[in-house]
Amino acid sequence: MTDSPILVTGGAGFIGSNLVDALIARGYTVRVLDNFSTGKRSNLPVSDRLELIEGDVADAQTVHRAVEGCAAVVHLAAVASVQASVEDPVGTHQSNLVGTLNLCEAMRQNGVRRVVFASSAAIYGNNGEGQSIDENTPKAPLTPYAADKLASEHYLDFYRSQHGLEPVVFRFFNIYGPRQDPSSPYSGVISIFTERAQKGLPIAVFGDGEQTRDFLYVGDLVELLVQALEVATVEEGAINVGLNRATSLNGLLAAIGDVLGGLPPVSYQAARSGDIRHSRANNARLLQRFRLPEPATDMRDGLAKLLGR
Ligand code: NAD
Ligand code: UD2
Repeated sequence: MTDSPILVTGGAGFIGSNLVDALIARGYTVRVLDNFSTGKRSNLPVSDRLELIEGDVADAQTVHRAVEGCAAVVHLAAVASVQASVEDPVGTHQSNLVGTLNLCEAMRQNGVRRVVFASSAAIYGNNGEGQSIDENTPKAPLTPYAADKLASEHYLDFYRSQHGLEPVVFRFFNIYGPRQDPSSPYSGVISIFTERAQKGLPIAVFGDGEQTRDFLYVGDLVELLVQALEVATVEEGAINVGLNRATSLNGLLAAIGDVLGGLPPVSYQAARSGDIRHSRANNARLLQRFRLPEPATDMRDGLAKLLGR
């Protein structure tokens, strides 16, 4: 534990705000840097141990100011929508790559070493589909979002070897939980299905519903993020973050129906073009280096927490 703040970039977003709550509860002082592009002030707790900087990670001076005096950083700020990156590659790049580079440089200049970075399973593209995907699976970044995440990993590795940064690079698979924004058709499927189920609105499944994903509850992810801040030493190499568990959309719908006591009408429509059929993380490296909560939150419990049941 340290009196110096932990900087959480993107701290007003879905994952960030869940992390901020956990850090404050554990006695940390937290500094959030967020431009509120998708994050919300109302996601943040009221606390005298929370400092807020409204600003953009693409602005080097702002990032320098945010890093100054910090003990460590969790870098979550990014345009998290892959579709947004497809529509605006240049704008997205400012947040998703330039932001990371600004952070690396500000950390070097301020002598801050530990940084936990939110990379993504998107860097694998369709590779490893149908198997449990390990970190050595060939990379195939198919979108500007994935290209920026992979490039960010490379920059972090450069600053590690050249300037002694201690990056913990986590490749998140599918995260779900409270405060995930369901408002876009490309939002996380659990946020869309649970919101519609609660409102009694019809649910559209793209494909036959037998596609599978490796869903991790945000509370479990936050435990890992905190450990990554606290571990004494950091080993080289990115780490998949998932449970190595496959849940089909049909299984997911059954679990939502179970928690809510019923479901609105469900229709099956054409599969999304480019959709991956099965995505599951080989998490052996994660389990070697970190402790997942034991037991990890199962889908029914995670949904019950999300749905307030
Ligand atoms: P989110 O959109 O809720 O959070 C992103 C936060 O970053 C928001 O508060 C937003 O306002 C802020 N932000 C965006 N651009 C910024 C900028 N230029 N300067 C300052 N702040 C900026 O999304 P999330 O799901 O919480 O994602 C957090 C991180 O995890 C992102 O880096 C995302 O790419 C990554 N990730 C998420 C998932 C998932 O399943 N949710 C999967 C893989 C990776
Ligand atoms: C995730 C990312 C995506 C991209 C991809 C790379 C999220 C939210 N999406 O997509 O941006 O990085 O990984 O592999 O992180 N679905 C429905 N109905 C809906 C919404 C979705 O059936 O209303 C299906 C969708 O077609 C897919 C599954 O649900 O088969 C999961 O969709 P998702 O967008 O939550 O996640 P994913 O893994 O496809």
